[in-house]
Amino acid sequence: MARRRGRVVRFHSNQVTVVDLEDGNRITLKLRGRFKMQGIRPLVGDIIEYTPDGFGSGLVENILHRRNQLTKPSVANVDQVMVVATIKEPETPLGILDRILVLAEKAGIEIVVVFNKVDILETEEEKKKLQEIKNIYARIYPTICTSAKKGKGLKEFKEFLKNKVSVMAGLSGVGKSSLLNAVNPGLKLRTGEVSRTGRGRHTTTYSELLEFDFGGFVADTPGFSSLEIKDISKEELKSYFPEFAEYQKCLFSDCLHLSEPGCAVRYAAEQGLIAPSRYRSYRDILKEIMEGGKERW
Ligand SMILES: Nc1nc2c(ncn2[C@@H]2O[C@H](COP(=O)(O)OP(=O)(O)OP(=O)(O)O)[C@@H](O)[C@H]2O)c(=O)[nH]1
Ligand SMILES: [Mg+2]
Ligand SMILES: [Zn+2]
Repeated sequence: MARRRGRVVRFHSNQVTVVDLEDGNRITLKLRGRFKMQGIRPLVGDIIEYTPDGFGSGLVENILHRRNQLTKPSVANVDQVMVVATIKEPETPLGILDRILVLAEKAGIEIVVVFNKVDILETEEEKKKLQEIKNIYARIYPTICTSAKKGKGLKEFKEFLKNKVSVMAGLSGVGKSSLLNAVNPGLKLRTGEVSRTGRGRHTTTYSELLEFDFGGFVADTPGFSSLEIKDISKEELKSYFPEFAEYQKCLFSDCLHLSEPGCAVRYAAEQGLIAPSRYRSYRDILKEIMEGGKERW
């Protein structure tokens, strides 16, 4: 039978479930022995070629080239990461948000920043805080404000997800699953367990791509659940803070933007042209890299 192409949405006990690229049907396939012999495993998100056996199953023949690849969770060919953050319950520290963004930049994946739970901001002070933080990120990334509970911003959120492969990221309890349920109730994802620290959960390691009824796929297994900064050199870190680029007119071309004389980035941060919190995150992560990449969070 003629070969067909499908996207892997699940890989479990040597069973590969794909969604056919043409007809959208789901089919569960087996791997040819040679994949095992060569130590090759398909990843969720992979585009594969398969031959149907005519009885509702078939064989994976070939795994096509991966455009990119995330680890933890292992997902290939990701179009974007939806980084969900909250002002409170739980508060997402900006240092943590920036670490997630650095890891997404390193993976070379598009980013959308989503501030969820805006319905619980009551005081003027809290609302102002959201605005200030939102302004920092809106200059760098597409940024939206949502309430999964009150239905705010969901149309925009859905537009981003449509016909793309997305990975959710963000601390436990920020509302990743709730947002997905809100735009696609049929997903019926489990929600509601807010851990006290906002960390330490995310126990699911095996990932699956969920299909939206409006088109597109998502991995709800939180991306970047380990915030360890690995394999990033001190020289490359600055390129993962895209807003630094326009100010990088430092005296030394290899400036690390610490205390070097004539550092234009430090100056821009002092002037508020670069958000001081972003500059602080940069310095924190750089310090960690220079001290040997110890995990701090
Ligand atoms: N007030 C309010 N509560 C929300 C909102 N979104 C989610 N929640 C609540 O926050 C809690 C955690 O939501 P989840 O969707 O489970 O959070 P999660 O990010 O998927 O968490 P993990 O799966 O642990 O990573 C639940 O009790 C939700 O009902 C929101 O927009 N407003
Ligand atoms: Mg969840
Ligand atoms: Zn500099």
